[in-house]
Amino acid sequence: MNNTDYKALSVAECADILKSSAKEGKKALIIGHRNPDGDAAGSVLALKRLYEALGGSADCACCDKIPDYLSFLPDSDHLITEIKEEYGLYVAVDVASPQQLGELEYLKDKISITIDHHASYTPFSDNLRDPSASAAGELIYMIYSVFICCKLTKEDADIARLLYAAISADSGSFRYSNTSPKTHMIAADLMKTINSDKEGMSTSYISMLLHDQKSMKEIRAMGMCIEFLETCECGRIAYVIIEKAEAEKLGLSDEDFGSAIDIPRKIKGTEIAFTVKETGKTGENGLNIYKISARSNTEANVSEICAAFGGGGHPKAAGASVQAKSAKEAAEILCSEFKKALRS
Ligand SMILES: [Mn+2]
Repeated sequence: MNNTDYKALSVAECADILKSSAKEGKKALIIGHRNPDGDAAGSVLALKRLYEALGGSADCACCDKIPDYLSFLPDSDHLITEIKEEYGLYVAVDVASPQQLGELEYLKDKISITIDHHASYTPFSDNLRDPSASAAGELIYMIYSVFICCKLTKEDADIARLLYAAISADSGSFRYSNTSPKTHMIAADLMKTINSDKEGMSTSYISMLLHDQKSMKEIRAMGMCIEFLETCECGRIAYVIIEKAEAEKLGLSDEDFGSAIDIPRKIKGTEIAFTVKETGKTGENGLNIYKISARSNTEANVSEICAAFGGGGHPKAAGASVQAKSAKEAAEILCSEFKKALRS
């Protein structure tokens, strides 16, 4: 199929497909992107609950397991990593391209709906898409509202918690530029539902768990990043090289470096920040593969540059893989590319 053969769905059309599939007894598989973050995990778990509220049954999956810091999410233990059965409906959520499904990419032709908010989204199924949404959670909220309006489901504090966490995670606790008046209105509505349920977690507790607490290992990883900070372009670009051997010396694994990008990003005067992480893998050409994470503090668009390396994301937060002889060489290549995005 060509890209043009895929249909752009409205919220109502997407809600209709979910409703009739549930009614027909189709079991759904809802898939999020690899290395699930708060938005991917919160959105797929919320959609699973919604589908179940319609009378359907659903599983949700990501190729990687849910990170520890998200284990507080209601139903966080329901996320599966291996697919063992056939489903009647496949939905991808917060997935901008089939590659983002990681090891579940083989399912891409089965996916009949994608719900996504990435600017870099390229259609690979019919899709409900809104790049102005701060999180996929905003789109799931719109579907949730349709079902409440049609009296197909009631307000549910745990669905609200999952969606609030999804939106709070991707909007950096409502601080990033993707936060719109609509984001706040949705959050206000979810907050009302969440905080009226005195039994479960409050919104302030969710925010604290998402944004204010780190494990001891994550703090140690941040310490390592401070030690290896580098800048170029007179401090307008700041970066950190994360070497495998150095991380192993401190007993740190990949997931401990989730906040690494915040170290160069927080230095006053930084316009673009990035991290270069050694993967220990080599490409077909014998070069080492490095994982890149990039952030922009200004109007500089880092997703365009990451896309040139086969990656993608949002204008202000993107990632890619780069091949080079050494991490230092990878950082030099990136400095000269990101330099082009800076305003003179
Ligand atoms: Mn997202």
